[in-house]
Amino acid sequence: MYRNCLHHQLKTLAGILFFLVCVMNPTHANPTTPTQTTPTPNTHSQPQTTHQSRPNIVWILVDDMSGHFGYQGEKLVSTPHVDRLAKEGIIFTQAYATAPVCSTFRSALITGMYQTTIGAHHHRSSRGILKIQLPSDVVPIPKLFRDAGYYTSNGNADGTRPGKEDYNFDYKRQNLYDGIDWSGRGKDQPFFAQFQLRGGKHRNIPEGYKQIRTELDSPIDPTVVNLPPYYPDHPVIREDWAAYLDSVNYTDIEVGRIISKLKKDKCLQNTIIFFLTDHGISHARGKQFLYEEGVSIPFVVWGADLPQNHSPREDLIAHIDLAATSLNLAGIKIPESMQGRPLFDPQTKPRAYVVSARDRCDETVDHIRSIRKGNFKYIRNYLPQRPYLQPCNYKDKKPFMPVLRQLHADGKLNPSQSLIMAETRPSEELYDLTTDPWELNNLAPDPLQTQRLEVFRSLLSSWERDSNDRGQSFENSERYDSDMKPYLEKARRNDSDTANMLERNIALMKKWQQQGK
Ligand SMILES: [Ca+2]
Repeated sequence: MYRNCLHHQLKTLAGILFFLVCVMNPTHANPTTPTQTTPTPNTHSQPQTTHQSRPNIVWILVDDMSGHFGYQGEKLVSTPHVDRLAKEGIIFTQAYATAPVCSTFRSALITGMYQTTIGAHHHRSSRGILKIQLPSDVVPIPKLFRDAGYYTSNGNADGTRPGKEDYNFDYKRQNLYDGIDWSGRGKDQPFFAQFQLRGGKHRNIPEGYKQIRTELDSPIDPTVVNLPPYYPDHPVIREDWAAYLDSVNYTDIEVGRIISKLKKDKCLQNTIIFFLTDHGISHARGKQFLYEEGVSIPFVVWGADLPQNHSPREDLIAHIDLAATSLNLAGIKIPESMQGRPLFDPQTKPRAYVVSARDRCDETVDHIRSIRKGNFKYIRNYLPQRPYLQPCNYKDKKPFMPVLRQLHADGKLNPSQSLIMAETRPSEELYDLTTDPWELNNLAPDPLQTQRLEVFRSLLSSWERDSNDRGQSFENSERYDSDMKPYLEKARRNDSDTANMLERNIALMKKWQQQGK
């Protein structure tokens, strides 16, 4: 058990020193008082040895994966490393992504701000000539860690290459990260290290998927997987789902390697590990959408010296809370404007609700907001006259998409499976997650829900106003064209079919907007 190893290692001199520092300075023993523990900034090349007791912070961030780890009840996978972090650490059972797609999620993650507040809400924006500048009071948190004397890194799963960033604002990697892992840190310098794991994306690349299958003891049998009721039982859908579960198993192997590396480098005992995914599985109702499959994420915190140890925690949290929590545990002052909240600070008011937002994904324009409050989920579709599955080059290339479209055209989908194929959407959706965890029965038209709907409408309006939701109007055409240009140019260089599809989709988006659709 890691915990046993930790207890043993705490008997080392480093552990004794840490204990002494805590006794002499109680603010270090309680990392939930950041205003009193703010360290004097130093340069990252000259760490102050007096800070050696500050914990290392490690984020293990997995792409495109919903809650299918063993600790969450998925019986077909074997995920001993993640399950062990969950068993020994703190599980957050109600963790939500503020955005259901990579770059918007990651822009929010790294700033502790809603992507909609900082103008980073359109997926892969700021990629063309027109850049997005962060508001002056918003600083990416690797910079805050670095300014506080931490060594900062961002690497891939095995720490051999820079890790995915994908931020929708203007920045320079060298201003945020010192390396790809902690090996370049100074003596006794604490580190803030991120590992970006490919997760559910493994199944999208045939060669990569073939490789990971060779490392798995027993790849998942497609005939035994349990599909959500809103997906049809079809061999292609089953095979894709089995490959997804294989990627869950492979992710666990990678997590094990990261923990081993921490242990080998004798860092584990003073490290707090956060394990989470960046949004749900890339599937019809998952990634890009605000159903549970898209926005509910695994979220586990592990560390020998966490300020509290009761688990599971069932309060609602947003993924932007990771930024504030990490700063807080490191004793670094949280910027006043940060919207993320420190999860272990007794002063933190639990969130009464969490909001998620979907806006443009690549070329596909959309505008959806959701609120989870209590056991209910409210979804507002601001473009109800459009289909859910608008043309989208990224999504339409997934193996499940032609199957879904064909089965729908043939009239072979049942009502639950047909929901996501609708040509138009209701303006509002409301689900009781207690009785309807798959979000199949929209209660919004039910007269008995009128009062509840009014509460949700009011909450959403207040949130949009108070958080200055920048998605309330269409993106201007200059910015849209600026972001489409490099995207189109890349497609034209590599794949004319993709380029043609993109051009058609872009033209359709412009036409629909002109039509007020
Ligand atoms: Ca992702």
